[in-house]
Amino acid sequence: MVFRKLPGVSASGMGLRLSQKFVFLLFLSGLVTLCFGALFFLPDSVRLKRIFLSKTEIQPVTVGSGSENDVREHLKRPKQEQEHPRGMTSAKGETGTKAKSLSRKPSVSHEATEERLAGGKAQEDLTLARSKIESSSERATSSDRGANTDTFSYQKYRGCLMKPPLGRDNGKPGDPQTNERREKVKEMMKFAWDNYKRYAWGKNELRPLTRNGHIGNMFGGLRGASIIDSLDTLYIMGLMEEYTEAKDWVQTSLDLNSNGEASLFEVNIRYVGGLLSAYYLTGEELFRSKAMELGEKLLPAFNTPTGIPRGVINLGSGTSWSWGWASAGSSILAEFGTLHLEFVHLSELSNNPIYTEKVMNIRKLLNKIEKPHGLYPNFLSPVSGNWVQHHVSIGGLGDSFYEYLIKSYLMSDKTDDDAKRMYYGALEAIEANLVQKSPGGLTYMAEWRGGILDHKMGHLACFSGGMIGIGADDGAPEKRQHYLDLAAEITHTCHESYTRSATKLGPEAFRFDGGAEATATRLSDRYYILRPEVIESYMYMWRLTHDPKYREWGWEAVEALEQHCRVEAGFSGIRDVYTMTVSHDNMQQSFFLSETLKYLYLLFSDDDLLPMEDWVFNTEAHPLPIIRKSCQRGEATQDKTASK
Ligand code: DMJ
Repeated sequence: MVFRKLPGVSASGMGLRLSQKFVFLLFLSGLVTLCFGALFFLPDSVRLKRIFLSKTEIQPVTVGSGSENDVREHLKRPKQEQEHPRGMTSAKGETGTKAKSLSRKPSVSHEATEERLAGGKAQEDLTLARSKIESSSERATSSDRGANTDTFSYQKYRGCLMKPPLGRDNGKPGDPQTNERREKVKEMMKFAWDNYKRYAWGKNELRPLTRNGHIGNMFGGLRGASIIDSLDTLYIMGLMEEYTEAKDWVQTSLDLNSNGEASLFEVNIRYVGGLLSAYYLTGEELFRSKAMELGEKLLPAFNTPTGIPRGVINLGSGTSWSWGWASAGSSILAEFGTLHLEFVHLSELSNNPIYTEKVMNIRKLLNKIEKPHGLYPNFLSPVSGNWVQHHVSIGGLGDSFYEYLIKSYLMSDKTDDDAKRMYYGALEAIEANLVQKSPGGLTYMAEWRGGILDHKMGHLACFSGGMIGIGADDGAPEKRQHYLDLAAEITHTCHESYTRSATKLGPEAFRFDGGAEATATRLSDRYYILRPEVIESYMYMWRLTHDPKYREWGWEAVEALEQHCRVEAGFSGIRDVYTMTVSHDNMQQSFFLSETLKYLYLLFSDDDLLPMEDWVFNTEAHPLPIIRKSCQRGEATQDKTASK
């Protein structure tokens, strides 16, 4: 390098000044590097850091609208969940966009937390275990506050409940004997669950004699029916360890991408219903997104000339068809008529009207077509929209259609007048044509075949005591007491069908002809498969009347279940209720955990556990909240009394 000589400056002097400058520059650049490096060690909240490092450090954070803590949480979560991050589902069920998620709001505002607690749960009453679960659900739902305003707000929904879902003290009854009985039912649930877990985990049901799992062909390749059916029962019973196991299984192993042939009805009432209830009770986003994902897979079943869905659907391809045994390719009243509650809630949660439209279309068609004597036959053609044959039953094939009419009305906060009109119209026709009195004075519901009565009542029809009971209050004023009496009479008859057997459990069907009074006359009708309907009616009648006999009857059923259905590795149905040397059918049905044990537990609980002011139960006993539209839109607030 050549230095030009400056006037008055010697070569050696110039060299000295140059090296001083060099050292100074070196020092300066070192200082700058140090300062910049120090930025990395500053907390994320310091503004300087955001200015200098925004591109490299903060931009990749694209999950939800939560705080950076939420983001770290997200990065820690398993991959499967990261693909469907919490709070990222838009109204149409698409995953959220980066732009949306970049808005950064505090994850849980103090006010919002307060509102949620006030709206749904007396926090001080919770067990420590449940509080822990709650706080995780709070994190889960925090994202919905930042989401699109027209998506469902869990906080708003909780704020619109009249009472805390689990009551003041988780429904614990004051009376020690009742509490002991309730504890016994809880022990039965734990026993049933533990054995399922041990021998059949991930399968649909437990086979308690052979100690293995059963998959069956009702759920189109879906697995874990007993897990989904148990979520809410475990939760309300406070079996939190078991609830967490169930939730974790849903998170890691519930695979909805199956490709098998499923019953639209069964998948809806057990899986969609179970997931919806779990979401409404816990606020875990996981349950909502799974329910939505599954709901979408059921939609192709409605692609028929009339919009009446067919009974079977391939969950992978969306192809649907009618049951082989259903005459002339017909659809079944109790199947297409038992979608309403769940589908209305799917629309609620997604803000997508399609689900409600589908079930309203069924309603419209049923309204329009002529009904023989005002009755709804069990078989309808999804092609022509006409009845296929005139068999009417309040039991199997018809049952839950009637149940969903009155429950649709109640779930709509008594605004769905069509459902109300159809329900009371149907009940009038049933009373005029089906309700009978036996020579021994028992009231029962016969079946109707083109005008000819079959004097038989199925175990399934025994739900109708409870149904008529819950609808009594909204009937015509002069009919209210009559409906309550009718409900009590039917429930009494069903109880008789239990007491007249050796095991004190009821047969699948009982008759009132040839001298029979509430007993099965055919060998093929003598079995009991852990069904809930009789106990379901006891539970409703207890809540409506507080007549202690219903709790006594429920306890008789507990003792009979313990004596005849409990085996070493779970509970099993029996083949003949009339013999004391029982033969077990080797099946612990998932509805035993979802319905039978839940209704028993509620029967021995205070009425404030899942209060009827706020909840209706779907036909698989999954509680769904009453939808208070105006409250949720903020037009009116509920009268939140001291119970909160
Ligand atoms: C359950 O799956 C439901 O209650 C359904 O409505 C009828 N059958 C079983 C229980 O018996």
